[in-house]
Amino acid sequence: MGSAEPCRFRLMGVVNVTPDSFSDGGRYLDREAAVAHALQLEREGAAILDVGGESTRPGAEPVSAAEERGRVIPVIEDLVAAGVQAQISIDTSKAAVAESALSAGATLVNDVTAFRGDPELASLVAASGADCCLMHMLGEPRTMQQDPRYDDVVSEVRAFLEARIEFAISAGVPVERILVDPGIGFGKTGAHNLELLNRLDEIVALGPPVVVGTSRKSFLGRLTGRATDDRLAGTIATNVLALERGASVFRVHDVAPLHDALVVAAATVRAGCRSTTTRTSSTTSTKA
Ligand code: HH2
Repeated sequence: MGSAEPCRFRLMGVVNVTPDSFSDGGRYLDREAAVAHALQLEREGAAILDVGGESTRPGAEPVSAAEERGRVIPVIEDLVAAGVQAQISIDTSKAAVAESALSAGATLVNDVTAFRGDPELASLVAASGADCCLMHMLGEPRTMQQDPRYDDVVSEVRAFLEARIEFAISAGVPVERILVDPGIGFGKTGAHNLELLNRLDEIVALGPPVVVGTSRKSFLGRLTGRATDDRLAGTIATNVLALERGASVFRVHDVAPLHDALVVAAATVRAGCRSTTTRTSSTTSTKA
């Protein structure tokens, strides 16, 4: 790893305001519970709070923009009123939802369709000056896990993300505002997920900061035999490896343990590349 600051990372805490998310559906559907949870994640070290009102798990029921807005906007308003320092991210593919969220105080749009879902979203993000996360997904949530196939999953995900970066730039989003995500679990088998994580440096080489989301996902359950709520060790293992391979943002449900794991992993990586880095304590900061 030869870049100037190879070990800076940010934790993105998951705030699902949904009845049906795969690991915490229904737990934070209530506005107050969602806000309290988000504030707790910030105290634990989340630099980004990713607020979502529609599950993307395989087979999830689509939600209308009005319903999605009704779930997430009050939570974002309360977080702003509470004075959160963390960046607020809106996990949506709908321009109508993103527009309200940006007005309420979100400054990052996390779109699992990478601007393929809603033709209005890219120009909205460009005009707002917000950041965006462009994620790879093969197919769409309802059917994406039905026999996904690639010749070379890493090359194909990389080429897709490269094309989506170009699209976002052509829509007016500055490259500095773009993050990319290989979309772990989105139209991928367990083997595809593992290969993407193992060769993550090839995605990092694209340039923009790389986001990874392995938290509690089913491939960890298949490897360990653990239920959704019991996949923390697998989540830590994959995120530590992703950090070592150059990922910058870690989307997780369990912020406190991931914070400690990544602080230690980042310090270890930095110790191994001191000839190319300035050794200041700020390189392990979880805040941007
Ligand atoms: N994973 C999920 C949702 N959004 N966004 C990005 N950028 N990367 C991811 O890996 C990612 C994501 C799925 O996790 P979760 O939000 O916990 O579940 P659900 O979609 O069922 O709400």
